[in-house]
Amino acid sequence: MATQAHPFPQDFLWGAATSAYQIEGGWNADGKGPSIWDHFCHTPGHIANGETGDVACDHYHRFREDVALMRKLGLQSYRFSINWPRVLPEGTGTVNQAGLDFYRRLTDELLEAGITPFVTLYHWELPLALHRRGGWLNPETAKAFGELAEVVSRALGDRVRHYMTLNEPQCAVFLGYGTGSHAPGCQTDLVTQAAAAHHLLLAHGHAVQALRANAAEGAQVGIASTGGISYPSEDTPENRAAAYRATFRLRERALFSHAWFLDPAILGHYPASDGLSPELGDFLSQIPPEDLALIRQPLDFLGLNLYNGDEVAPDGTRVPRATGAARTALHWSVSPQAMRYAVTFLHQRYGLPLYVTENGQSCDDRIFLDGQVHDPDRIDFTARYLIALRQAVEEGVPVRGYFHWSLMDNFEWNSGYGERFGLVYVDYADSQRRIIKDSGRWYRQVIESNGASLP
Ligand code: GCO
Repeated sequence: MATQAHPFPQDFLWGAATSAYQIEGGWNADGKGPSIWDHFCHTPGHIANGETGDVACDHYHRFREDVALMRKLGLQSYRFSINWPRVLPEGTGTVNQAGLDFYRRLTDELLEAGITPFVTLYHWELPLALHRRGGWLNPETAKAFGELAEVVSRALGDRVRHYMTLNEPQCAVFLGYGTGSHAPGCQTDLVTQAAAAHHLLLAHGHAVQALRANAAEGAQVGIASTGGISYPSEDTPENRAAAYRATFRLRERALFSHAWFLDPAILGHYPASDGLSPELGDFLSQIPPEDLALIRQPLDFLGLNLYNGDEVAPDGTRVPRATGAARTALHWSVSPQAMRYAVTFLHQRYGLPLYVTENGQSCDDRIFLDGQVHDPDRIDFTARYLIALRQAVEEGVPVRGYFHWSLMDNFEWNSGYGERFGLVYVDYADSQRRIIKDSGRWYRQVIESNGASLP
């Protein structure tokens, strides 16, 4: 195995990520209440082929087998989320001990395997009972989320030392309350979306306070963010500056941006929204200062979910993608340099250490005649993005770790099970058996060599 002179930092953490609704199944097991995704999937017409997460990868019952797979992959850490209504079936109030016990057993299994648990409190699993009381359009939901954080950190605080409050609030708002293509399937105007975003940020504030009060001393708290990333055609100060401006400039889909959520959460104010819409400006002008004080809680790290980005020229204009440029099975562009500049620009603006909390691609994976799953596209994709990440690390950006999306094939939201992102193949049609893909074996070598095996 060729080794390079430049591995990642010695304490760099290598992992993989999943989310509750996408892998657990057990949608109504052992006292769990329904979530907006259970309801959304049970409503015909929302999900490809009428598929649901009722069973998903059956991780709720197979978690020990899956932790054993993580050990085989050599994972040092594992990012998963809490299914809110599995713990609080009505969203607040009565705790479902069986649900908490599942997460206790899962974290114990991980710790026994020497795998560090990273917990996402909200990966879009809003309890249906709270949605029926307004969901993220109701500020009271933010307080309920603080209650979830308290319950979870009391139960897991002696086991879990790394938490993310929200996963991609950008998607929760834009897809859940804008386009309606994600649960709860609402289509609302920009100001209503801004209200939902604001309540999610209040929820983040309540959750950080609860985590600080109940998690173990020294626990690390962050948020996982996504949004448009622009990267320069040339690595010159002028082109970098143009790409930085393009990355944080509010676009026509204003709320789907890192800045809309991270500026309040980390800098204590919303980004300048002049020119977006007078109504939005009015909305922002009415936000009380105490809201922003609650939202701006000290964080220990920033999580970045990064899949691709846009190339911009030194004058800031977007460079069209070359004809026939590489795309994933989901037809997402492949742009490794977006990784290098995403972590660079986010650190430049927010000053926090970072984890890449998601990165990966969907492939049209299948079981070959030899019984294996050969996925060279995923290996090439991941190698390119890790090489770009290493460039940023060598330039001094404090990236603490990398979580590949995803550990295993899973429910890809409104695309159902047709999009496979896993390092491990899930044979849904044949008793959910798991097959480690070539990329899983390749990733193990990357981990063992701390990145030195990369080209
Ligand atoms: C997201 C979510 C994941 C997705 C993954 C692939 O970023 O949308 O966090 O749940 O499955 O990103 O789309």
